[in-house]
Amino acid sequence: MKGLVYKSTGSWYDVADDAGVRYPARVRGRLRLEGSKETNPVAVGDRVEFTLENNEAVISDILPRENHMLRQSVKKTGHSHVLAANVTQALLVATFQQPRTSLGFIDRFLVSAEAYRIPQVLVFNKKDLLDEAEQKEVQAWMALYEALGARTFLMTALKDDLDALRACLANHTTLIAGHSGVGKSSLLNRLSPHIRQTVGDISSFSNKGIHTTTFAEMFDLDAHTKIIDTPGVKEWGLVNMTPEELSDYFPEMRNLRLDCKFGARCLHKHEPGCAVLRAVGEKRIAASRYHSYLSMVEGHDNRK
Ligand SMILES: Nc1nc2c(ncn2[C@@H]2O[C@H](COP(=O)(O)OP(=O)(O)OP(=O)(O)O)[C@@H](O)[C@H]2O)c(=O)[nH]1
Ligand SMILES: [Mg+2]
Ligand SMILES: [Zn+2]
Repeated sequence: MKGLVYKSTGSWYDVADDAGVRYPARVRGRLRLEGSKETNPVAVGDRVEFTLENNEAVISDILPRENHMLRQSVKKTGHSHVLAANVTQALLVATFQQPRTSLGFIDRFLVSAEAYRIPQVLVFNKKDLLDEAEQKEVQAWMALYEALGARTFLMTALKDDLDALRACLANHTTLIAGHSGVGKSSLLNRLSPHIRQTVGDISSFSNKGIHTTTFAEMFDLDAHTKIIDTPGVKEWGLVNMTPEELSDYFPEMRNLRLDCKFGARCLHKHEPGCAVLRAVGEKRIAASRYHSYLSMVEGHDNRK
C-alpha cells in the first residue's frame, strides 16, 4: 500500500493511506540503516510504501522526494535531520524579541528553501510586544524580503485576523519553522479548531523557548491544504552546499554573478571585477544580506 507520513516522533510514525485512513507505523529495520547521513530515514511529508501487520503499518520504502528541508542534527555532528519532505512552501515564524530571530538565521532559512526553489513566507509574530519604532524596523526587513520574492506578514498570532495568511497557505503543503517559542504552534491552533498543539510558556528570566513541540506533525486545513508544525530549531545549518553555489541562492546575486570577472569561480569576497561587490558598494544589495552571505561562505555559525 502507499501512504503519506503525517507524524514522525523518530521511532513512531503516523501514516495515512490513499483513502485517508490513519495507521500507527514503524519502519522496517533494513530501511533505518540506509538513512546515511540523516538521523531520521522517514520524515513527515514522505510518501511511503507500507504493509499492514496487525493493523499497524510497517514502512518498507520511501518514494522519491521532490525536496526536503534539513537542519543540522543537534545530536550527531556531521549529520542532518529532515524536518519535512515534499513541501510546496516554507514559512518561517520569526520574532523581533522573545526570542530574538537574527537576520542571519532568516537568511539561512531562505537560502535552504531557495536551493529547492521552494516559495518562502516570513511571519513576524508578536507584533503586540513591539513599540512603534520596532515595528518600523520590522517593516523595513519586510520590504527587503518582499523585494527578494518572499511573502511577509507582521502579526499577533494570538488574536489577529488570519484571512490573508490563510489565503497564502491555500492549496500548499507548508512547513512551519522557527526558533522555539516564536509561536508556531499558537499560530497553527488559530488556523484550525481541529489543531490542538501544546503551547509553551516563556520563562520570565530567560527569553529562550523550551521546546514544547518535540516532533514534526502535519495537519489538513482542507482537502488541498496542509501545514506542518515542527520543533523549534536553534540554528539553521546549511547542508551539502559548496561556497561556490551559495550566491545562486541569493536572488539578488544570482543574475549579477554572471558579470563577475571570474565567473562561476568568484566567491564575491575581494576578487577584482566582482559585480556583487560593486552592487554591495552601491547599496543595491543590502549590507545585512551580504554579511549573511559571507558568514555562510566562511562556514561561520550564524546563531544568535
Ligand atoms: N505576546 C505574544 N505572545 C505570543 C504570540 N504568539 C504566541 N505567543 C506566546 O509564545 C509562547 C510560545 O508559543 P508556542 O506556540 O508554544 O511556540 P512554538 O514556536 O510552537 O515553540 P516550540 O514548540 O518550542 O518550537 C506562548 O507562551 C504563546 O502564548 C503573540 O502573537 N504575542
Ligand atoms: Mg510548538
Ligand atoms: Zn563576484
